[in-house]
Amino acid sequence: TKSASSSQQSANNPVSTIPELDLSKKAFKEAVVRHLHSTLGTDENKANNHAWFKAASAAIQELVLNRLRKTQKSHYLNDTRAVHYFSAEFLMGRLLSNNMHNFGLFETAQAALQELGVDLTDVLEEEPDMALGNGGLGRLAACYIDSLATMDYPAIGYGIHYEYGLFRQEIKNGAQIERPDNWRDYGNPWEICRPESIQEISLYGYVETKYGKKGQIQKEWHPGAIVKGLPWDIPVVGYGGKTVNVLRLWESQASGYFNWDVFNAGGYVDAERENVEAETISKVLYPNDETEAGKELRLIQQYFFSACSLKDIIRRYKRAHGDDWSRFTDQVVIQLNDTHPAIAIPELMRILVDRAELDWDSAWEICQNTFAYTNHTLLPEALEKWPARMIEKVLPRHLEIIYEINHRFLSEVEKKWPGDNLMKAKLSIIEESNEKMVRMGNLSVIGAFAVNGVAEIHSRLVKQNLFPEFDALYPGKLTNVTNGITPRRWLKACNPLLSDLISKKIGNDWPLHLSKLDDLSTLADNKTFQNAFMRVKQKNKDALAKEIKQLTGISVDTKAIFDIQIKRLHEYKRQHLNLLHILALYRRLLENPDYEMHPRVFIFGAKAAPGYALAKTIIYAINKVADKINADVRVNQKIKVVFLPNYRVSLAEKMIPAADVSQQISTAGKEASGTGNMKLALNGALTIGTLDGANIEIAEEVGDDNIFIFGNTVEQVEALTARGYNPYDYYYNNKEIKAVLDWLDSDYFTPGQPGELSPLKQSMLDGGDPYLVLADFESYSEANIRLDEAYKDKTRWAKMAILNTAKMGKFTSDRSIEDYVSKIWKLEKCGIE
Ligand code: B1H
Ligand code: IMP
Repeated sequence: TKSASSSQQSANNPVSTIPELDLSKKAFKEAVVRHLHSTLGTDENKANNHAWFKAASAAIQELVLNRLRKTQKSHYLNDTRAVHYFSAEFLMGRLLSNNMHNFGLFETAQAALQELGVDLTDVLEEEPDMALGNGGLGRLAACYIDSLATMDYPAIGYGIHYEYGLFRQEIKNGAQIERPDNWRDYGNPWEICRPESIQEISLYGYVETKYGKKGQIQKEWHPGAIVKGLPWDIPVVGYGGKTVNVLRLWESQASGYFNWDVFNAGGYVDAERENVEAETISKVLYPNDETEAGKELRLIQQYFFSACSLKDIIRRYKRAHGDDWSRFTDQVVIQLNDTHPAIAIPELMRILVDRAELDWDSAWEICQNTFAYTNHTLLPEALEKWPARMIEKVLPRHLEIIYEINHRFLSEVEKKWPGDNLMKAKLSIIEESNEKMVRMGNLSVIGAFAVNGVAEIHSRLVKQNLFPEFDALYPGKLTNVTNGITPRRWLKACNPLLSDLISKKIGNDWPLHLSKLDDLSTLADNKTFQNAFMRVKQKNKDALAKEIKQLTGISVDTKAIFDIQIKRLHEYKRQHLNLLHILALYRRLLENPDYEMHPRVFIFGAKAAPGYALAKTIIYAINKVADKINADVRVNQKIKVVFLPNYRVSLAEKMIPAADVSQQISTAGKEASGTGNMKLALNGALTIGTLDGANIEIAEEVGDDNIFIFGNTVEQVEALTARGYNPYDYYYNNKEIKAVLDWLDSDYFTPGQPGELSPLKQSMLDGGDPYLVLADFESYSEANIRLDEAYKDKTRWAKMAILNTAKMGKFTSDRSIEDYVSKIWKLEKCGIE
């Protein structure tokens, strides 16, 4: 009967068997079954959950592609200006549930599948995360393209189609093991391969200097290798399902005429070897969040996707405007997500000067009006610098161009600060160290018309500490855009119970107008609403407790405080401060079994960069301490410690709705913004945090009574460091600090293996405690006591939690995007008719 009804449909609609956006349950059900049969070659009885996932995705994709066509047509007909978001990372997570929500089809799909005897929740679990990013920076890019589509702004995301995303983390005997992330092993239902838009880019070789007809110098780059970029498009569905933009990711392929010289010389095997090398370019995401790998392959990745994307943009521009470059900067703005795509600046200069034969000044003017740059960190180890020799080898012409940009720039500096060679040395793109280095941050500030930090305090520090001279040279260029998160994924989709409760009270348009959440403020003292709000929290905690049991075997008390720290593992994020405090509580409970505290479950999720030894030791220490505490009947009614393996977007979506407490405890001045802090507060968790990054703005919104702030401020950190910080002062003056650090030296947590955790202790003593863990310990401990005190008062806590949700309106990524649009991008909305 099912095939009968679909053939009937095609009889009614001779043009297409696809109904034009029929969003009914019946239509969805028919589409799923049709795909089960015709796309997957199976049937309702044979299909497993994965087949249902594929069929449901294909059914949604029909709607997506319909709207994609309309969006592209509309952008084309209106010849719109668009932002091109260049990012080496896009941490998209799963798309099926998101796309259903954005089409308003989630409940419909749920009901349709139920009629087919299938549970949507199980189906959604079949989707692998698209984990093409490390953490906050990559997830921010994903939130931003969601908001751009939602608000009908013309935008394209450009990045790399990594074959392997961020590694899968397993924990073996407490230690992190990395496993490859084969996210496309069973295909990806969303991506569309576009061989018709392949681009080719060059690498290596040498530059020939020639003379043109008018005697002018011309440069010709004779590349040593050519690589193909094959684009894969992932549709990005806006909330409401109207605009569908694309994320275009490049896969590298060997080009047919790769290194013919070698081939013709009889080196067939060598030529083949280099083919394999071309294909390694997009093979794997570098997993070093906030540390530069300094590897040639990484530089090639950056150039590969930047150059393919630029060619793609120019191809599209020329289709509308031919060889007339005068309107280029009206149509195109390129946002550089950190310096990872900064090589696009000399690449555009090369195209304009060497290829289009524009004079330098005209080319530079176009360039400087095209690029804007976002800085995401002040950590020195994350500021990209490439050896000039490496750039010369891989991109010989680009190095020449960089020198030329620098030469002209330094004469500007000379005009502003005559004779000041120190200033020139500081601002130069080239660092004249033992080995000449190219500073990508300086290149980006010089080549961009706008530079922004990602939270108020961070942007202030970018101006004051990182680029003060640039701020003087280019007044107004440096600015702030505070980060944001999409409330569609991070509340509506991940926390359906809270979403329903909110919608019942204030209506259902808050996902588009998040400031409306403030209407909940008036209910913060309302007993009934408090109960409803905390009942939702309790249900979410029950669900997470089940997940914890399933993933780790650990049983937790669902009435305990769920205290969550989820983020990449970094010393500056100070998971070890959290751990020291857990050890202190453990000791207090052993010394005094009546020690007064509400039961608390400390839950961690974190991946360490594979080469970051101390970060791995911290993970190991958390797990070893967890083993001991969870098995110790003297304390395990009061504290439990859980490390959930393989933290990723889809796991975050399960953890965040269940959090009572959000740990945001970085050393002040180190966390540029943080975005996990926003997600947790939005879901009604209370923050215990330092005055760092966006925590400061969260505190401003929720008020001092609804957040637990502790620790040294940026100014105090600076003063303490200037004075000569000595961690031993704290070690010898605070008995508890000494005791817990010494505990790490014993074999108490690692029976028979004393010293396994000593590197952790040493990092905070002889290692100089670079992130001031000991300096903030006491203040942190006190804040935890205030927190425990607040939790005892159920009414007070409920009110605080409600106010956290109510006051998060500012942190929607829609607001961030509007800030970018008005300050930097100057876009106009363009919907479909
Ligand atoms: C952030 C990075 C980062 N800042 C280098 N910098 C990378 C740097 O692979 N690399 O080489 C990868 C990532 N990531 C984060 O950006 C900040 O630490 C957060 O505070 C901020 O919220 C986030 C988004 O702005
Ligand atoms: P933050 O460092 O707490 O601000 O984390 C930012 C966001 O990045 C989190 O809320 C997650 O969405 C994401 N994230 C952080 N670390 C990881 C990771 O290891 N895998 C996947 N996503 C991550």
